[in-house]
Amino acid sequence: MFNRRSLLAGSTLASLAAVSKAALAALPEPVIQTSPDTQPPLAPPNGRPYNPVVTLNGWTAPWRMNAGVKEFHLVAEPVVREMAPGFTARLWGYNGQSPGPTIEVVEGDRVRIYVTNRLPEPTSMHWHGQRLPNGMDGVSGLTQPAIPPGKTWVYEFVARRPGTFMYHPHADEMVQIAMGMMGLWITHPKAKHPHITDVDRDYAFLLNAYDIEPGSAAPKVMTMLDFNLWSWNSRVFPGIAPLVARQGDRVRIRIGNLTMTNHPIHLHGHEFEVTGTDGGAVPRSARWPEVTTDIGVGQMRQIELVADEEGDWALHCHKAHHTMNAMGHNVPTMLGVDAGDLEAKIRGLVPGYMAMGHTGMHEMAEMRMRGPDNTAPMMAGDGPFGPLAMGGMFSVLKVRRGLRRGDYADPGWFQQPAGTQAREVGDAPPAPQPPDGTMPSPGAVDVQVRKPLGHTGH
Ligand SMILES: [Cu+2]
Repeated sequence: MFNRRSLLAGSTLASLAAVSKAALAALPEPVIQTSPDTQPPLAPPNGRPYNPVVTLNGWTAPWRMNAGVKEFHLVAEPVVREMAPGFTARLWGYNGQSPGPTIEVVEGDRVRIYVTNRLPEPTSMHWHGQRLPNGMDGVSGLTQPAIPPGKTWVYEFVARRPGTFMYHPHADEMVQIAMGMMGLWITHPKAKHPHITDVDRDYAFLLNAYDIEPGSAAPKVMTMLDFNLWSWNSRVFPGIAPLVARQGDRVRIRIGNLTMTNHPIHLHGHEFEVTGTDGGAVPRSARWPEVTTDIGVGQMRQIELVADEEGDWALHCHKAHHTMNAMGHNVPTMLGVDAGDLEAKIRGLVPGYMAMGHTGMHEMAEMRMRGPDNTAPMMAGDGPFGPLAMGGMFSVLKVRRGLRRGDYADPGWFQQPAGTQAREVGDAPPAPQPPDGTMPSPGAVDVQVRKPLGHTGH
């Protein structure tokens, strides 16, 4: 990380006019992030302590204390975001990345946020979900004039309610959100809260979507529904970091949706409860178990689970097209079509042509088709057993025994214990499972015939 005071020096002079005299002398230096990797949680260096969140492929904004006020500095600016290895996008964001840094405070904190506009058009900052004075709500035209290019404005309010929130512009949103301008805001409770449980690991990310032609880098901002990159924190699988947990950890995952459609987020191997929304904590009496929660447009969901099952558990959007990367949506369905020698004939006309999809699309995952330079692979990511055929909104909850508290490093792929894995059946019939539920030792085939029990048998 480095600061770019020197880069900003020219425009800072111009922008200071918009800030009060007191702030003029003391603008906090904006901290710029150059890495798309998940940064370690930021343990609070001052103020009240809390268990910090881990922002997936993101980071938390440092702050400074100024006479009891937590001061942050966000710089709205064009950024180059690596969305997956080998694929970068020209987005708009904050402090060097899209999304911007996560802002983490404690209930009751007085917070002052400087927002510098380095975009070619006016912007503003809306603090989604917060209780605050109307004039701090950041709706350009309604509660304030928009922040002109080159200017710095300041917002100040008390973080009154603990919970999971986000920030984004409320000026030319169609363009600015489509370009990636957003960030997370976490307010930790100041004391034990009847509906907020302490957790061992606390993850957070935003759902976003882009329409970037293969081979180009800038999103098409007029797209309303037909996006081709479905991302978490402006990353697509295999570029999305895993969520790592020690077996037995209580894990919270906070997810906000700033796309144009809903996303049913599904976790394998565990059930969870929705413990909070951007409206606050959900009372315990109002929770029920789920394995999928639908996150509507402009909504946030905070889910919690006990990660008690070892393994590599998929966490993904359940809309199949949202676990794929850039492709033409006008690919015809070729299932069952006998292409015969069509491919060879067309290849005579179009070198390199491949007929695809007459037995399904899996072959495309194995072919590693290269798009133009700077294209996210459509279905990509290798697992320990071959191609995953997944892109977009997909990651893995990696639950391992005996990890250290605070160890978020990728532990690699899960080693399946012998006899606990799906396997090919050869000519020998499958061994029946013993009634106690233990797996038969591999190779031990003991055929028994049992009549199926009817319902009366229970
Ligand atoms: Cu989705």
